[in-house]
This record gives sequence, C-alpha cells and structure tokens, in this order.
Amino acid sequence: MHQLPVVRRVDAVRTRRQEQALATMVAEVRAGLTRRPLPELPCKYFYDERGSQLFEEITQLPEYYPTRTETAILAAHAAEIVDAVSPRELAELGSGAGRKIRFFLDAMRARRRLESVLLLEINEAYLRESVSRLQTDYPEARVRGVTGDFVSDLGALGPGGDRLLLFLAGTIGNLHPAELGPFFHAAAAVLAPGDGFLVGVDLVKDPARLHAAYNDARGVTAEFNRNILRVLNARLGAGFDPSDFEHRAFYDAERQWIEMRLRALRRVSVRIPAADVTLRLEEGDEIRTELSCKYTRESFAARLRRSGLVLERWLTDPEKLFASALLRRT
Ligand code: SAH
Ligand code: AVI
Repeated sequence: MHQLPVVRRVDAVRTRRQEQALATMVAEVRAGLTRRPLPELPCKYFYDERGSQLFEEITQLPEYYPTRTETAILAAHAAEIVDAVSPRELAELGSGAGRKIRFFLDAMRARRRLESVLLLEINEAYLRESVSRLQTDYPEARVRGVTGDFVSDLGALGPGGDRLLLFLAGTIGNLHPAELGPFFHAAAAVLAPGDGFLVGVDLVKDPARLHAAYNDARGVTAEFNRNILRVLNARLGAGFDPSDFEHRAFYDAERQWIEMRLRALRRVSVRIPAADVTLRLEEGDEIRTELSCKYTRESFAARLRRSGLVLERWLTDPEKLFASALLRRT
C-alpha cells in the first residue's frame, strides 16, 4: 500500500513496494491456478489500464443496469445520507473513475463540511488521475490516495472519526461470502462510533436479467474477462493466448451469485515463469475468474452480525434491482 500524492520517493522504496505487490500476485496466482478441480484467479487482476477502461465500457452497456441504477439512487439520496452521517471526511474503496463520489462531495461542500477525501484503489494509474481531478475540482479538501487492496490494506485508511466510507458499484459482491465477516470487521475498525459506511449491493433478481448483464451482446464483458490473461502475460511473463479461451458467465441460483469463467477452446499448456507454474488444461476445462454475489436485504443483513455495523437505511430503485445500504458503526 502506498500513500499519494507523493512528494518524491527514492527509487529503492518504489521498487520494494512494487516487488512486494509482485510477490503477492505470484503467491495468489500460484495458489489459484493449482487449485483443483477448478483453478481460479483473483478478480482484482482484471484492472490494469485496459481492464479499467473495459469496465467503464461495461457500465455504459444497455444490459448492465447496476451503474445507472446506483447513480440514480445516489443522485436522489446522497444529500440525506450526508445529513444523517455529518461527515468531514469521505473515503472510498475501489474508487475507479470516481464519478459517483461527487454527489457526496457536492453535498458536503454545500454544508461547508468538506475537509478530506481518501481513495483506496488497486489501479495506481487510475487512482492518480482521480486524485488529481478531484483535487482540482474540490480545492478546499485535502485529497489523498492509497494504492492497495481493500481486503488486506483497509488499515491504511487510518482511524475513523467524522468519516463516511463508500463502497459502491456492488463491488462487495466480488468478495466470496465467507470473506464478508472479516471484511466488515476490518471496515468497522477504521470507523469511529457513529461513522457511516455506504455499501452498494446488487440484488437477487430475474436470472435472465442477470445473465444478460454478464453476457452482453457486444462482447465487452468477454474482453474484460479475457483481459486477466493479458495482465498475467504482462506482469508475470505468462504465455497465455487469450483467443484460446471463451468467456462464460452464469447465474448459480442456489448460491445467488454470478460466476465468470474462462473456458479453454483447445488443449493448452501455459508456462507462467514468475510463478514457476505450468498450467495444463484440456479442451473445455475452465478457470474461475470472478464471483459477483447478489443479495436480498435479509441475506445482506445476516452478514453484518457481530461486525460492529448495523443496517440503518436500505435505499432501492423502483424495480428493486440495486440497493444502497447505509451502515452505521455502533
Ligand atoms: N467505484 C467505481 C468502480 C467500481 S469497479 C464505480 O462505482 O463505478 C471496481 C473498482 O475496484 C475498480 O476500480 C478496481 O480497480 C477496484 N478494485 C478491484 N479489486 C480491488 C481490490 N481488491 N482492492 C482495491 N481496489 C480494487
Ligand atoms: C466491479 N464489479 C461490481 C462488477 C460486477 O458486476 O461484479 C465487475 C464486472 N464483472 C463483469 N461485469 C462487471
């Protein structure tokens, strides 16, 4: 993890941090790809420059309802959320292009309470751009970024107090349900009693609608999915040919999650030198690349038990596609 903006860091520090990130990636990729019967890759590795651009394209697709639905909910309710929490600091996990945060920044500015903004994001280049854009547009605030993983690096946000933490887009659904307990616990630890945590939650719905959202007609999601192989090629010297794989996404109604996979179109043998792994797949074998869990109000609230967070408001759209859950640190 790394605090931005940087004044000037010596190269040795930068190299050590990058080496650490690479060592983590090597360990995670090795563990994931040697897992059987179903090898897997951590979905955070979708997001290099191209991956983040592809995600932005996904958000514009007619089939992909979450972004525009959440945007409408926040446009209608950001001011009342700010009034309820009265924050002086806004923090966001997985901030990406950093557009929706502006509803909150504008509401805080209007109340003359905007003091500090903190973004935590894995894509450092994207983060730098967001920090610099927000600093220009909100000069009264101190805007900082942390490059890191919201699962392991939440502590980098430092102690809470007058903080509203945002985790938008339904990105919480990309965590395995078993990870939610420790995640909420870690989030509660960077919030002071009374602080707020706004979580975007994609809801259980008609499977056909979910299927369409992850199998768009233009094939942008398929490119996004295959991009993880390009990231492994670039960072670990892997020898994947993305055209050896087809995109697969399906809804598992029992587990209430979308699962994305890459299916080998032919027998492949891929060397990943940095991880000292050779991945051998037969035609039809698959790699799991992402979970996108869907929740109901009840199944989501059940995950909060003993976390130090309580569900205070549940804001949805008229079609009940998506919810913004306002949690409060007890
Ligand atoms: N908040 C934005 C972007 C959501 S996409 C929006 O509402 O549109 C998910 C974002 O989380 C991406 O920008 C991705 O780079 C980032 N991300 C994914 N996994 C991450 C992780 N483990 N730690 C930190 N950031 C992560
Ligand atoms: C970032 N996250 C909430 C997206 C999702 O819907 O799970 C990522 C994504 N995967 C495929 N399409 C979009």
